[in-house]
Amino acid sequence: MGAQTLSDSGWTKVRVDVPDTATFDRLIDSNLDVLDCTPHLGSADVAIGPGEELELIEGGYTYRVVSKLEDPRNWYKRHGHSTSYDGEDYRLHYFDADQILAFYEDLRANHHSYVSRINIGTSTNGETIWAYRFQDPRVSRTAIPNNIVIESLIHAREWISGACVMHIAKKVVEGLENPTGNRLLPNQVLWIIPIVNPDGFRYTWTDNRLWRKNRRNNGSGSYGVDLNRNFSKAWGGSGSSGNPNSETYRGPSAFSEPETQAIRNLLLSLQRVGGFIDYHSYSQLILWPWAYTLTAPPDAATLNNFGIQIKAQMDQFGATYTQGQAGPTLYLAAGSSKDYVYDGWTKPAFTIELRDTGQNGFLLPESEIFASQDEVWAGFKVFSGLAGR
Ligand code: 0X9
Ligand code: ZN
Repeated sequence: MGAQTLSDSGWTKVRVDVPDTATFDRLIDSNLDVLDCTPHLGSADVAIGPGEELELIEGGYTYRVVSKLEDPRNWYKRHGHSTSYDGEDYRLHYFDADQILAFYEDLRANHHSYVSRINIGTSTNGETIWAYRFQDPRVSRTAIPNNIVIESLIHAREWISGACVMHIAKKVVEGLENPTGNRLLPNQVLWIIPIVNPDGFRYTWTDNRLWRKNRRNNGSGSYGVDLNRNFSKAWGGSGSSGNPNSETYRGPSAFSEPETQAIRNLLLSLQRVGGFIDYHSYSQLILWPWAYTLTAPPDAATLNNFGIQIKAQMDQFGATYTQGQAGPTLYLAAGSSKDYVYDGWTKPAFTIELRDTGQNGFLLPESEIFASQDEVWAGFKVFSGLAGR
């Protein structure tokens, strides 16, 4: 690929060859915006903005142009967005941070015997991080509840995760209202953290649609820690970067970020944790620990069985998911949330990568929200049934 062939003004998606682990490590350590969820050996898609091709050339990468990419800056201004709030619209449109919080506040206002919320921390830029708690009030208050914890929007640009977790909340509330509906198991409590990364998520609406990390000021004009590399299990290991400009920058130390501290503190406050799911996009994967190593976890057989059952449910809506251990199935990623939960509580902990498999990537069209929500709910029902005992 010649140096001057990419437009100086536009954005381009290029596919970079990743023939060996040295190239992979170099790529994720670089300043390049890796778009691909599977940049292990083979190839990785990278977003190249105006003037950024030089880094590819200087890095000695071989690559080819895949397609033009829409300028990720000021994306929402071009696409238009109604900031009014209609609770039903969450199946048709992506909600911004205020709309997502309004949606959960509506659930809480209308169902205060089932739904409550607590403040679990304050983001880098000072925004409250909320955790919503769902429990059937008819269930005994004296027994120790079995807590299922799920989170969305730890990665800012993965909008479909927030949309799908809203649907879980909605369906769980419907089930609690209706004795013949889909119920949580007796003595099960569901915790939802709707926006783990509020600063990054807001930034995707205002400044850069493809932002991934939080908004920590790293100095020297660099921003952001990858929160899914900032947890303590195997912090600093493979698949995380010490370069503050990298998309997978792990931060200065484990739990250096208020957003990961908030998740940790919530988990530590619970007497019992029965299961955990962190929703991401994209690649259509159902992943279990470990992510930091290729070595299988102690109860790989059980996790594999859970994965198979979740996949069977999720595959009913037109998309096909792949399940497996994260490290071998995707790539190594040290310091992730699910490894931390699995290490600490030895209960089923999953990362679920939602639609699609790369046609639209993080820019999943709104027309796919509905089916994504249906498949997430189907998968979650079987997970909570298995994990909740
Ligand atoms: O890299 C991540 O944090 C996750 N993928 S994403 O494209 N949504 O950023 C995956 C984390 C799960 N585990 C492994 N990567 N092995
Ligand atoms: Zn992600």
